[in-house]
Amino acid sequence: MMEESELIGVEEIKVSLAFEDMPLAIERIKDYFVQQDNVELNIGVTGESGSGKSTFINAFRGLGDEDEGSAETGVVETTKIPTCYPHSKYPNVKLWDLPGIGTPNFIADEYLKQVGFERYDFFIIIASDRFREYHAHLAAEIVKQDKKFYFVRSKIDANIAAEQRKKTFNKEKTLDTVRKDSIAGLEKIGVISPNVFLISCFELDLYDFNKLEKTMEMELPQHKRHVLMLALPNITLEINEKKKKELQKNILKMALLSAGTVAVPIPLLNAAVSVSVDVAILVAELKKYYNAFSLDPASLQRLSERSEKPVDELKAVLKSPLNQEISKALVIRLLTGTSFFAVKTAAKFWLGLIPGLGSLAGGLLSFATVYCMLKRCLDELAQDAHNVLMVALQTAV
Ligand SMILES: Nc1nc2c(ncn2[C@@H]2O[C@H](COP(=O)(O)OP(=O)(O)OP(=O)(O)O)[C@@H](O)[C@H]2O)c(=O)[nH]1
Ligand SMILES: [Mg+2]
Repeated sequence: MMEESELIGVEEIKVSLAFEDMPLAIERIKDYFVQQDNVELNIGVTGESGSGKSTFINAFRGLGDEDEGSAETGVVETTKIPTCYPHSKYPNVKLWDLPGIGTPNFIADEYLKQVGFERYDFFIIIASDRFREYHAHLAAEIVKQDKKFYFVRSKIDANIAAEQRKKTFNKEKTLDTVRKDSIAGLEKIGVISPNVFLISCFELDLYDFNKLEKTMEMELPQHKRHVLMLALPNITLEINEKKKKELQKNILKMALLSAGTVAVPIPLLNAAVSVSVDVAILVAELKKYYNAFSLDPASLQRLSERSEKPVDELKAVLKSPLNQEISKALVIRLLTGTSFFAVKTAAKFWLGLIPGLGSLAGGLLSFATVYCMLKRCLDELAQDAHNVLMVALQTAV
């Protein structure tokens, strides 16, 4: 059975082939990928001094506070001008550490001008304490400038810890009280059904991070959504699944692109045929998978520290041969080992769906081979990443 996400893009290709020939359609796909790789996402992170802006930025980029390239955090006021922190794997995703708000001379519209508000796709306003008037002023001014904001209430772990000392402690009730205070504050300034996200930057995978991710994703334009999904730290099973779905959307186009030109012939195992494959683009795509799922050694090390599980225990569940250096030789090996039966089945299926595929320069089998290989690699890496998360969450795989 095909998953729904596998069929995304089929209509687009069919329409395109109804109006132009295959080489032109391939050119369009090429442009699409160039544009996708160049999409920028600028996130402005603001809030009062000490609220946890820099800590949030580090956690979002999958970094610890003491890692190389991380934003400086601490108890003294550290950030006075907007500082850009590009994501280490996706430098087009930029988190901006903005100056603290709520100082005695704080004026919302001047502040926004000062930080260059046009630059940001949206703002994250972080508060670690009660909702205050300057939060309201800033939120109202952001809306006035036609920008979006997400209100994050940070250091929730500290609220929980403090309340836990009481005999009447109830976790849900504590969270509810904090949430209601901020919502009431935002409603007072006229924000309709405001969203407030309760977060601990120390335990980003808990509380409302999934909800924040879902809301940002829903409200971003499609082309920005893709880069956000790839760059998000792979810290929850929900995010893992979404990354898989997002990467899946490119497989059809990738396979077309590879089969769109005559490239290196690769002989298939147990079949008397060779298929033409653009190995370089596959290497790049597989590296993208590997990074998006946070399977690289540095990410696994950080997950190990956060979850207090030895890194070897996490690595023990990795099964995909892609968990090593992704090279041309490895890709060729994977292509050669692709089941010819699966390739033939896929070729028949896709030709039935898009008859124009018969005119691909590299041939239909070439398309189907790349499709099957990418699909298998994506499934394997997503499963490995899922299993690693399960170990980190201490649940049996
Ligand atoms: N318990 C707890 N502490 C946090 C959290 N986030 C940040 N902190 C701590 O709060 C302090 C301030 O965090 P920063 O990230 O430096 O705050 P900031 O908003 O960047 O501060 P300035 O740069 O001075 O404006 C640090 O000691 C952090 O470790 C959190 O979610 N929970
Ligand atoms: Mg800071």
